[in-house]
Amino acid sequence: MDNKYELIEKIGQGGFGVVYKCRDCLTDATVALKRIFFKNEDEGVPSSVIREIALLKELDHGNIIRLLDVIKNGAGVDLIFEFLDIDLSKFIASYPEVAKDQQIIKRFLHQILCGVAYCHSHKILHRDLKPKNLLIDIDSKVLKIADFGLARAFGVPLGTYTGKVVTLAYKAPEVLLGSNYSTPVDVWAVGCIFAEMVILRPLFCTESEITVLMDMFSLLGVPTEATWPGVTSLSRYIANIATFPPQCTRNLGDEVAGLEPAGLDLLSKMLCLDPNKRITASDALKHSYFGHVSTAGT
Ligand code: INR
Repeated sequence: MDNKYELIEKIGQGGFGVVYKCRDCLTDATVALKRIFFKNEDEGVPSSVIREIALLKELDHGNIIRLLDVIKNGAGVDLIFEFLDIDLSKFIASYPEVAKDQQIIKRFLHQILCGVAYCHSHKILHRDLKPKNLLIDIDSKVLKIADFGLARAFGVPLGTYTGKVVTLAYKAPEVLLGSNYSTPVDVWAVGCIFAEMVILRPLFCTESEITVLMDMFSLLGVPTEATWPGVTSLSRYIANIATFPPQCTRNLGDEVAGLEPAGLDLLSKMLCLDPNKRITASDALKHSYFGHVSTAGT
């Protein structure tokens, strides 16, 4: 076998497949190989997936993990990506003092938003942004988003396939209430990640869709037709809200104590319940919170 890539070790298991650290035998570079299998072995890789992957190969931004190569592999496909040392969830756990540094938080958030704004400008959604999908080069503090666009290529993983539970902590309220997905779902997730960098734990509890919604509404208020036109017509509104009207008992500023006022203002605009009023990634980049951000290395 003249393999182009030599497996070094397994580094992750996502909703779509297994990720390995590999060596590119030609260049000696370290890469990440994501091996994806399709359930219907007879039909091989669906052509829609191949088309989608071809689009992802065109994404070229310093804050998006580059898809370097695509190799058909029997009933599946191997995606070859750039390799980075660590993901944000491990980074927060391993270096809590660094992760909590206000300048680092600002630089990471700026880089996440740059990558998200770039993809949104290319009409590509992420749909599953979370700390595990954000990769960091520890020395340079460069951050790159992984898994972009894969949700559209492969469908949103339901978790049953790998036996893993879906992460609800970063799901936007409109998703939980049965609305259509659009770019604001990614901004919501970035807001949750921003808060998590400040408090070093997820902002919203994740037991069930109901408890996540209750958690959101106790912090941000219960949405009404006045604050979110159309909310009562969403397909899962009745089941999820009408029967459990929670009180607004918490305050976002208390929750992220220590965050500078401009940061709290930006966070509250990212965590706007109504997706139509939520700040966009490109507008978030113009916010005064980033007045003094250092973009060195990005
Ligand atoms: C690391 C991962 C380092 N690098 C986990 C990881 C622990 C430590 O998943 C990873 C990746 C990388 C990775 O360096 N490049 C990619 C993951 C993914 C794509 S994906 C590319 O799509 O999120 O699984």
